[in-house]
Amino acid sequence: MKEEILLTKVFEQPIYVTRPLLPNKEEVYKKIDEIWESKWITNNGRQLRNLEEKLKNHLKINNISLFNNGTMALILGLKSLNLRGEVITTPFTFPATTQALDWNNLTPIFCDIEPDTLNINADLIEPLITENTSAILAVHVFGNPCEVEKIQQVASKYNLKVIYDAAHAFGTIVNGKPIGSYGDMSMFSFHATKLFNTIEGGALTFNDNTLSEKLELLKNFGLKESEKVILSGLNAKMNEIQAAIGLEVLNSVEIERLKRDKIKRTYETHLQNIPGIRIITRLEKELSSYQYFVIEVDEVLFGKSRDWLQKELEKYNIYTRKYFYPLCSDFYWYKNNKSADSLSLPQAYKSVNQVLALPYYGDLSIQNVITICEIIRDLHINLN
Ligand code: T4K
Repeated sequence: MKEEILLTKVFEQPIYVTRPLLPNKEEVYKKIDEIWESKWITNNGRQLRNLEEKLKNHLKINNISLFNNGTMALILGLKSLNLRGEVITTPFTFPATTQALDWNNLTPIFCDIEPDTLNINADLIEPLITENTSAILAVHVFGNPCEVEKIQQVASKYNLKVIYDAAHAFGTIVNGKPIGSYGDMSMFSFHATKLFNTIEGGALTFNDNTLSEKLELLKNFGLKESEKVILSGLNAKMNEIQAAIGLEVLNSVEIERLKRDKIKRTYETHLQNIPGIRIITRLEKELSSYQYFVIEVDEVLFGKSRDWLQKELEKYNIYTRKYFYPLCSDFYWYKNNKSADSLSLPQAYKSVNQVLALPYYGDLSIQNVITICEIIRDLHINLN
């Protein structure tokens, strides 16, 4: 009986965890006309150079290099820093983070996360440092900034490089400073599902000016001029269509951020006081990337597990995601890596079974957000 009442709220169309921010089609066509006219469609073209300049201003950083996706950016960014041995990182991330280490023959040393933001626990990094450690690779999970000052302190003490996977952190400001200015290097993802997208794409921001040339070489087969190959590179260039899309998306990104702020506040209001539901992405003081809206489901307090809630929501045509599941430390190829032992990662093992990313994108109507919250509340009430 109770179930019938609830199911009257089923959405006619699927509500996905996110939807891409699509630029104005007419404006994109104008840019495509320019590209056709020029017959220059990739390899450091005009659109790409234009996007680089615009992004430098937007992100308030001095150096940026654009790539065909975030993963290639991270792989080549790590390569450019000449790292060796071990890199301390988090198990709670998308597979790309540790796979970028694998492709550089670097060993991830997994450090547990802290319960509030689910970012690497900066207080637990120092005991993991050995003579083989060359860097810290931290992730600003869901756009919540890591403890950047603490991480820098420990890195400076042991002369380690700091690389941030800032895939989710487009435009985040920490302590009044742009997130891309922290550490030695930050990687941003411009995938379709990100706040700012170029369909597929990515970028590195960095402080050392001398890295610019090296990154250009690494993403273009190590080719200097047309006949000298001076290092072993890859092909990881962003093409002109991607860059043109990016230029147009950039025009609407701040409006998208405002819409997402309103949605975030609506979720916060309407999820209040549901036992066992905690909001992870609550950025109060800092300017947020508004990348995901993620909750944690405490099975004891809520009455059912995160997995149960996810399946129930599907009955209402609501498609949430378990970002991130599984933990990277659980990949079979790390089974002999001592730091991947579940006993040394208690918080990560707890959180990985509780997180749930709810639908979150500017076009999601406020009424739909309220309905999603009501369904979650009703599902909880119906358990009692
Ligand atoms: N580091 C971190 C911390 C990351 O999260 C990521 C990527 C990376 C590194 C690597 O950056 P990239 O190399 O990707 O630039 C998605 C994205 O593909 C991935 O970029 C992202 N993180 C990850 C968290 O999410 P999936 O497998 O969950 O995506 P998918 O295809 O299931 O899409 C999710 C939902 O989005 C769909 O249910 C519907 C909607 N959607 C998706 C696409 C592609 C659309 O409405 N339209 C679309 O075109 O990985």
